[in-house]
Amino acid sequence: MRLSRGFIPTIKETPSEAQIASHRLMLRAGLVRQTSAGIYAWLPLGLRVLRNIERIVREEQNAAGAHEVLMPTIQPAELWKESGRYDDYGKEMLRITDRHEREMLYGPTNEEMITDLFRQCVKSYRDLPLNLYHIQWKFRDEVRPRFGVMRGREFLMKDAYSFDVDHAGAVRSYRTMMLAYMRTFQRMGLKAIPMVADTGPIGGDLSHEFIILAPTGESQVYYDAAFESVDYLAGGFRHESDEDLERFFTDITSRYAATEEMHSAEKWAAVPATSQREGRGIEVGHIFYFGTKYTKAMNAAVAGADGKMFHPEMGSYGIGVSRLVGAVIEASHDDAGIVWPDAIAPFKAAILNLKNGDAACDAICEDLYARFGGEALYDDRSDRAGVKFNDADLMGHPWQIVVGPRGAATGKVELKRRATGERVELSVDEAFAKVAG
Ligand code: 5CA
Repeated sequence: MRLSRGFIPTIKETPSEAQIASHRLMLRAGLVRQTSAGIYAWLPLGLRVLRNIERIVREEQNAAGAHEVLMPTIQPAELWKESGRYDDYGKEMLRITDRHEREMLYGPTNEEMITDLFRQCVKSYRDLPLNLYHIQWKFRDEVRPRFGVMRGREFLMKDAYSFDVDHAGAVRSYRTMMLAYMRTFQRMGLKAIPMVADTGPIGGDLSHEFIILAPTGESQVYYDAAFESVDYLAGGFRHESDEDLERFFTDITSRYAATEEMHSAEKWAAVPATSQREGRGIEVGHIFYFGTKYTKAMNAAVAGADGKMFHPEMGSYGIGVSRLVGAVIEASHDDAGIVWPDAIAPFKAAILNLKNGDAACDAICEDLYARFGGEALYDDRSDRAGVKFNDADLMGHPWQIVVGPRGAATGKVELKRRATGERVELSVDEAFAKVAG
């Protein structure tokens, strides 16, 4: 994208409505604009990040054997009456009446709809296990939407739903998703800690929240530092191996991690003092096992090996895709702006032309811009260098390639790493190779 022709409406002043860094920075760097309380329009820079997060989530869900579908945002109330949650959900549910006076709602989650789809399509135990997911907008009429996209009313969620023959199968599906989650968050450059959680309105008796640490997090959390050093991408744990899944789950559940509500002073005291970590946490994912709660209530049954009908065991698995954009910024920013992890950055690099119109500067910038093929943001505006430096820092591109007349004359550019501030002078080819890496 050429910045002179792009749509990245940055703001100089600090927006007064934003209480936390991520909200401020998302508005200032032109990622989103609020359209009404807790509802946001995603602008090009923000949308690119959202899409990158979605892509990583999708790749890891597919690798874990889940199948992608896309369910509608609008659901019939009938399904929720069948499960018994229509009244329970209360005011958080946005209820709509269509022209035929039919009761509809904007989905806050999809357990009912997926169970309905399942009972229409699946008839035999041979089709199990089955895990279906989608990445779709949800609506929850939160009393106090706040912190920008972190607690919105309309938000993007990845929600997966597993169906299994029996309890052992459901536990396997749960662990498979848990491993997929640890891989997903690690790929985004986040250290997410799984913590035993309350199941709330989703129901069930086994649940984990995935929490990342940030000073503005909504809950107080306690965990063993040993969690921070595990590498889930190195290949030590494979989805296909029962032994790996067992070892993975034992590993995770043997270490202490709890939110305030589930905290036990006694168990905490058993964690070596040098390994005790506590702070504020943001929930970026939440998984649930709830057995036959919905399949029974909605009479979703399949034929077993013995020909008898039975209700499959279910779990549901959520990731806050739009919340993650804010959560990553909370975990990774400084006074100058956002510091994107490479994997989800909107652009790999910004190319800063410090002297538009200088033949050598223009030629190098155009050449680099073409080579990046859409993966670089080219600051070709006629503004002062200081403005370009500030905006690049604010937008948080992992690399800045600074092209000034003095270096350009000898074919050199300056490469700056946003996270460390480190700068080196390199040839155009070397700089490209380093960034494209
Ligand atoms: N059906 C289950 C799992 S699929 C479910 O709805 N779980 S949830 O309520 O915990 O939501 C899943 C994730 O969505 C949360 O972990 C959180 O990251 C995100 N989320 C929940 N509410 C909001 C909200 N108001 N704004 C932004 N993200 C949210």
